[in-house]
Amino acid sequence: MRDARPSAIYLKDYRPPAFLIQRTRLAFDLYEDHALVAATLHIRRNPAAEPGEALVLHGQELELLSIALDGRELAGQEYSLTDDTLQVASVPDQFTLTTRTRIRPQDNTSLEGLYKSRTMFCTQCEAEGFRKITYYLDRPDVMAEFEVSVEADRARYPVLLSNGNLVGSEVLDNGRHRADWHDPFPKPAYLFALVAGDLRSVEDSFTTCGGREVNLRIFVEEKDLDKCDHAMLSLKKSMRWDEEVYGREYDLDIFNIVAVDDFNMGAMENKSLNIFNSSCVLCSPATTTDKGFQTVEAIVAHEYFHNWSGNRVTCRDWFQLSLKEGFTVFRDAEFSADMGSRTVKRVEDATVMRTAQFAEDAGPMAHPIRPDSFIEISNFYTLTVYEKGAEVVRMIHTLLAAEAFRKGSDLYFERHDGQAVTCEDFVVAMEDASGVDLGQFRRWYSQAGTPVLSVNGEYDADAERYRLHVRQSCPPTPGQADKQPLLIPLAMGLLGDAGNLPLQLAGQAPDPETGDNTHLVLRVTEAEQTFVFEDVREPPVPSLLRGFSAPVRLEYAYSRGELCALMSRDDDGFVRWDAAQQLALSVLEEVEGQILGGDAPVVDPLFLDACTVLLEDASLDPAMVAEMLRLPGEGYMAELAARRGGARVESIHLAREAVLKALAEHAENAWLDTYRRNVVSEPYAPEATQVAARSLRNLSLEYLALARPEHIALARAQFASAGNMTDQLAALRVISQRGSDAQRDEALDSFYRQWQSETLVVNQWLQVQAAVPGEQALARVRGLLEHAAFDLRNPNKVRALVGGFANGNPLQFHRADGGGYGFLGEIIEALNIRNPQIASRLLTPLTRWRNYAGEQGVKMRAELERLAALPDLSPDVFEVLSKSLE
Ligand code: 0A1
Ligand code: ZN
Repeated sequence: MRDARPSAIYLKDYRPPAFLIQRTRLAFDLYEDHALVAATLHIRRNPAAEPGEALVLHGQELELLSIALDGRELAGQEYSLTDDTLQVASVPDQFTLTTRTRIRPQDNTSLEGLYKSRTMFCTQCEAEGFRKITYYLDRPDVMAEFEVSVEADRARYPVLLSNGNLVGSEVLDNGRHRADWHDPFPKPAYLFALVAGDLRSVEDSFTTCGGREVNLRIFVEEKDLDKCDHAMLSLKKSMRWDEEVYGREYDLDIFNIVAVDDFNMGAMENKSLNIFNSSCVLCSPATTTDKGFQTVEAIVAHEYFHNWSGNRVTCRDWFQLSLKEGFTVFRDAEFSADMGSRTVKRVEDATVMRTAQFAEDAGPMAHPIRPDSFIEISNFYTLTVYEKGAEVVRMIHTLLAAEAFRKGSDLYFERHDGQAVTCEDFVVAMEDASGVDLGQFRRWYSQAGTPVLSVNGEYDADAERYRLHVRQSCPPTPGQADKQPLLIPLAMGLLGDAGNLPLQLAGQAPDPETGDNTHLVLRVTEAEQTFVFEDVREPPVPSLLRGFSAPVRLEYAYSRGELCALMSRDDDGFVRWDAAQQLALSVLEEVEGQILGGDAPVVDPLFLDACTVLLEDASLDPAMVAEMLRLPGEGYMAELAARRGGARVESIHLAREAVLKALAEHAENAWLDTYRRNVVSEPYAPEATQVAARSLRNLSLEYLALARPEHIALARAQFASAGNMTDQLAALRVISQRGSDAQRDEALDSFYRQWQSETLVVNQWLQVQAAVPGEQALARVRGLLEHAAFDLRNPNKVRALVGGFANGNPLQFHRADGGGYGFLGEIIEALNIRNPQIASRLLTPLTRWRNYAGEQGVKMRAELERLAALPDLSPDVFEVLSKSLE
């Protein structure tokens, strides 16, 4: 590791800023090999801070050309520069600081600050990118009104955008032009944005509930103009939904979205100028899958919702990131649930939590949703902060119920409008509005790790009484050995022979508020607790954690028969799905045991029959049937195996393949029938009924290809005739996973020829190839690094090919010779300085080294050690490596 180790910063060390900036005036001059930035900052001492502190501005990779205080040029000894700061020792209580700096957006490969994506200039300032643009107090609790002028060549960059309203523009005589923007809402620097490019726009308008006519525009390259309709529709739906569900109205006359190809994340909520990764905004039936359409709708909504939860009320410091992200993810998840199938959305989100967030919580980077410390904040844009953060807000919603939650949200926005606040402020607003005490609940913000709920039931037939014993615990996480009990809302019911039973908790009157007496939310607060139900006429099967009411691991020793009962008859869709998953997992584990013991795999007919019954029941929602019959993935199986002592990649793979094949053969006729029945004959629309049919039909195709090689013909026919990307890509996957080498190569070649001019489709093509099984996989992926379609500078391509291999091809990534780990390490090394955020994210699969039994774990660790010994590690990569090797 390098000598000057980057050091951690701590939440407990938070101090208010010594200075505040009231007004920020920026003038950009954009040229082909550099940009000039003139900044005029109206600064005053913060009365809330300690007096007498020096002015220390953040700044990185800037060339300071001049600096003046109240119009007077400062001499060299009046200020000092380091790699990250500009300090002015002596300043009055109120003053104007003017700097001129030169930056080089063309050479900025980190994609933070001002950079070039293809032919356009664009910015990404969250979290700390603004300091690469000019010297500034780059922290979210410093909020200023921005005036921005942008000057550039008029022919190359006809469109010049920034936040707020366009207040002026001028054509200059040297072939250049200028646009002047003013954002009346004070904002932190991380919400600043600028775009300059040769862009076209799709335009629409929205009339807010208060009668404001808002001009909506999506800016894209000309070739993508036909791919904006879905995002525009999603934006209008989001605007209406936020008015109806949260009472939040949009507050400016303009709302702009810009699509850029080179972007580290999904999108960014800059005030009135959202910048999107083009993969999260562009859509067309021919080039985008159903999943893609849903992602676009959700991300457009997410960024729009930030206008209130994030922009109008922002974060005091970056430890509070979940304040805006957890709340906004909760809001977008509810929006998606309202727009499509609520149960399917819940199942999808619970899957992400259980497969990926629980893994993060069990790994070396585990942190609470409000971390106590970090080295590099970019490493904390995590599933924990976002998704678990949203689950924590959802639990508050469950504990308060919808009406009181809405009052709490109204109070939060009203009380803190225009402020930079904390997670604590959010919880207090919820308490004040509802009268509910969230004292113990607050531990969810400070405690890392996934709690385990171990439950068992006891039925007393004579007394007609059922006891539910609940124990909670939470495994230690780095830096947090001891855990305190949490308040966990446990939604449940009891399933009897003829359906869900009425619930009567001992000593409690029935809940008059809900007409439904078969559903309850138990408040688990103790390490051990027993809930007693009276008048239970028959031995029930408990239906637990309904709707995934808390982000916990539930342990209950269900028999396979009980799981079948829940799976087919419980009232709760999530529990039905979860029972199917648990049944599948128990069968998969059994088969893995047989394989490890050298026996031929035998798949329990109970499981095969239960699945077939589901498939044959035409009354069920095809989307849910598809979710229930999709076996848990190998990554998730590995995580669970690691908890039992160590994952074996090969036996997990063989077991899963054996169970898939058994189910494919057992239900071959039903699969064929399902495949034929679920044809969509209407013109393509990304709406729930069609999406459901395609999802089940394409799952059927996967099973059919396994049942019998001849069924590959169905996939080939579908590939050739598909009228939309969902069906075409599903067929391509099946052929490339299950077809012969010749069939696979032919389909991949033809797909590339058809789509080579569509970058986003080509990325899918890269990802499909990264997952192709067999010894040749690594060589194929290495070969693709040299393909014209690949570019190491583009994060989407790196994620598709390199991420696609490390996460989507477990058997080959974990090949015995360690070649998969070495390959990933090489790419991380190449990106370490060029794009630290992407390099750091790519490390994730290797950080799981402790999960793998034997040589694999040893080799993964060795690769981490090799990387850790490199000189000049970026703070991003350094932090993940050092924590993984502790
Ligand atoms: N706030 C954005 C996510 C985001 C975060 C960091 C970025 O660059 C490092 C970019 C985007 C969101 O939640 O959508
Ligand atoms: Zn967000």
